[in-house]
Amino acid sequence: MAEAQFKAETSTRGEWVRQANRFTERITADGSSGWPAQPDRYRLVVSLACPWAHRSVIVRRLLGLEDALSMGIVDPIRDRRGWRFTLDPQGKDPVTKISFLSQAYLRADLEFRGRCTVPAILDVAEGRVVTNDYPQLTLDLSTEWAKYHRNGAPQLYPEHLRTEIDEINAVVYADVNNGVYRCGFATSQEAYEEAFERLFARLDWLSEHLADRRYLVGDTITEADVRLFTTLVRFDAVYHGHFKCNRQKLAEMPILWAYARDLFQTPGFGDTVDFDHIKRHYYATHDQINPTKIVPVGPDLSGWRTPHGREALGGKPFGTGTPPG
Ligand SMILES: N[C@@H](CCC(=O)N[C@@H](CS)C(=O)NCC(=O)O)C(=O)O
Repeated sequence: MAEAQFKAETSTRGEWVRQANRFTERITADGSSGWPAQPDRYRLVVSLACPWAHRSVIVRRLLGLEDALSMGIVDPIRDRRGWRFTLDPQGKDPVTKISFLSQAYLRADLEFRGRCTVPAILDVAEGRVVTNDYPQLTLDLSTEWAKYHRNGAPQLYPEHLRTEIDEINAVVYADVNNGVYRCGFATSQEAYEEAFERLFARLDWLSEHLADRRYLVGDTITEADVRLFTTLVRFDAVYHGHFKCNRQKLAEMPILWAYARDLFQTPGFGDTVDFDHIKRHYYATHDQINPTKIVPVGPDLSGWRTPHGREALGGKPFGTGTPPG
């Protein structure tokens, strides 16, 4: 992140205050927003390193939206020009033909000066960003794109559980998903310690909550599990060291570690995780925290595939549906 932008998102007390999502248009089933859900019209752009983007990668796969909504993957290392399509031939996204994600942001708003973030959904014909509103984006994949879901797709945001899912999501966002960033990007001891206390108090609360139930809400996977998973899976690889979230490792919190392994071993979760992108992105991109850009060799990741024992709690990950192929 550029220094000026980093300062713009830091309070006078040294707290990290995340920028608002600038592009909040919605793609809807009936097209009333001007952006109808349609196959081949849009492109989801993600970094496999990014926890906010990772949500959309998981949800798209669980729902079987791969044929309706294509996906571009950026280089995990951002340079001064931001996210780049350097993994693609000639350094261009093959569908939108852009080299930098910022091009699509500027096509939507020439005056935009904030961070050009992933995930973003682009309109392919116009080559512009439609939305970077990551919390709404995955909910819309569940609801507004229902016509294009695969047979057997799970209900990740069922109507009767929405209030409960929204409530859990709100505290998990504030204390955990964004909490790790508030630890890592704090620029005062006080702000760091406050974020650290909140993070681990919430992880303790989540451990208790998950002690006798397999999933966060109801007895199947939902959007709430997707959102917690993307932070937990990065915990030991990057947040524990790089963001100083080190009261314990995930692997030292038995209930959360078993819960995370259970999800990791569920089709659609672990098979979307790229630890190489995750580690290289965090350690080599945030130069204000890690100026040498040295990427640690550890941790040992072999534990992720070990038995978790959580089947004994009951629940069926996909309910009456089926896992993705
Ligand atoms: N859209 C949100 C969250 C998404 C987000 O922060 N994505 C990160 C990657 S994890 C990103 O794209 N950062 C680009 C940058 O900092 O320049 C925001 O604006 O803070």
